[in-house]
Amino acid sequence: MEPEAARRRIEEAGQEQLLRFWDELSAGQREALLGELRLLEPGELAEHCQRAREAYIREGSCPQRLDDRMCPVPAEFLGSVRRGQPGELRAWEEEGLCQISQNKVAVLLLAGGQGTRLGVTYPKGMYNVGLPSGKTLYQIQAERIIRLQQLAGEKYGTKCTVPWYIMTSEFTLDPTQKFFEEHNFFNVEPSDVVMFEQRMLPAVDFNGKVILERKDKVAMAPDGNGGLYKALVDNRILEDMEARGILYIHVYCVDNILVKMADPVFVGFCVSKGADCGAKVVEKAYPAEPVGVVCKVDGIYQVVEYSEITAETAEKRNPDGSLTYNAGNICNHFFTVEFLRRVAGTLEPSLGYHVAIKKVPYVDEEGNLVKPSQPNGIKMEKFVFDVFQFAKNFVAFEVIREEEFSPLKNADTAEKDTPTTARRSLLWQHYRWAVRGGAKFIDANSHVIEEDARNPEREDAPAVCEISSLISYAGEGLDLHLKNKELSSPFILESHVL
Ligand code: UD2
Repeated sequence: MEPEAARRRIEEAGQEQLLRFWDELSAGQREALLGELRLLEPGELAEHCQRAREAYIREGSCPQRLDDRMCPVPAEFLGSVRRGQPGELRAWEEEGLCQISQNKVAVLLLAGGQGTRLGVTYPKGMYNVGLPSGKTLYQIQAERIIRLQQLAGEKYGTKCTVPWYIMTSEFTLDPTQKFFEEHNFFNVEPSDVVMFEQRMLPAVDFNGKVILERKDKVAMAPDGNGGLYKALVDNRILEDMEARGILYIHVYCVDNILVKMADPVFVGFCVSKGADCGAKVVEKAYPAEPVGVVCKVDGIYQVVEYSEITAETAEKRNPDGSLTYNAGNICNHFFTVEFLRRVAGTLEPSLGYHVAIKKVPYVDEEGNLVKPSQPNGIKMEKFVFDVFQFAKNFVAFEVIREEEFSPLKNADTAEKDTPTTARRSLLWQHYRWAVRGGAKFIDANSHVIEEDARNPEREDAPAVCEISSLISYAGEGLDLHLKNKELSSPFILESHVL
């Protein structure tokens, strides 16, 4: 678009404050400023600003609460690792491995978030939580994919691939790409790693005016993890999946150190139930835990975020003492490609926006950068799980927290969901696996360290043990390497030392 036409559009949208420093800008800076808004159709900019302002006023005066319209997931739609019969779990796992062995399963990582709570300037996947091996979240995930391909291939006699789709944003694409290149894609075949970018939306102040972050730059933020559906279309990702023959996708978020990528049990469960859409859940740890709750609202499946429910509802209990709204969302979703096609094609525009009130740095009238101490801006986001309403056959699957969920959200100054808690969860899990595999840990005096693997109160595992995901995906096959072995702590089992 010609600069003049683009300028007029901004003025027509009532956003002339964006042009406050226009006369000082070079031709290149002017182009960059206008370019940021290029993905918004004419009219969309004004609509976006108005929508943000209205949502802010609505939320401020009367936050939306869904309590009266909610009911829990009916038992028949909730599978469970805890309650499933061993034979049933094995059958689901075999089904999942079979689909993987036939190249029908891919994983899709949501990695476009800014990770503000953790307080690092680089993508969260590059974070090293201080494991003995020094591995980052990305490396751990890559190794799980490689091992799973091997497991499925060996079981069904095929050579198979689980493609890895990674949704990034303007903030995370370049550093993520560079990081993967520097680390040789952690030995995953580069053509099986597909990175793509989600859209950004302008942040708006409380008067409905787009915020300038620099004289020549609009304050932009990713459009939420539900931006996935537009991004799939923008980047022709569904075509890529179809060309590879993929039928099922496991979508997950970047920060869960225990994530079981393309988990064959979950995939097999969803496939055997004929589901088009599914969610993994864990029992909530405590009523106010900051996870969404999978439930029904007005009879339709939905995740109700922790901010959308009153404390009273969060604390509601069943006669047996368990929480009524217990199905904690862990941002692990199953979709068929056919379902994604339906959503991305026609249904996406009907997804609503969620409002986040944030501190957004801006330039003042004189052009000085201001870092506000109070929230001043509105960010609008779509959520990945808001598509559950479109499912023809939705299922939820409950897994065991200690084995599958330990998110990295905060810096170590917080109590929960920190690098320390993530590291501990993984080391505890590997210690349990090693003991189950027949190993004994000994201290410096050659005394056997007590096996109190079932003591959840204890913060650190009795011995430090880290097992490469290249050797074991979920604790399998370790007796081969560890049976009757006496190990001293710290113990690291890496594939190159076998
Ligand atoms: C997410 C879930 C919440 C709960 C919790 C468990 C959503 C909306 N909420 O909350 O219900 O399950 O996780 O850990 O899913 N992301 C993008 N683009 C964006 C914003 C986020 O890709 O524009 C990614 C982000 O990189 C991360 C994931 O989405 O991998 C979850 O984002 P978050 O950490 O901001 O979500 P949180 O913890 O509030």
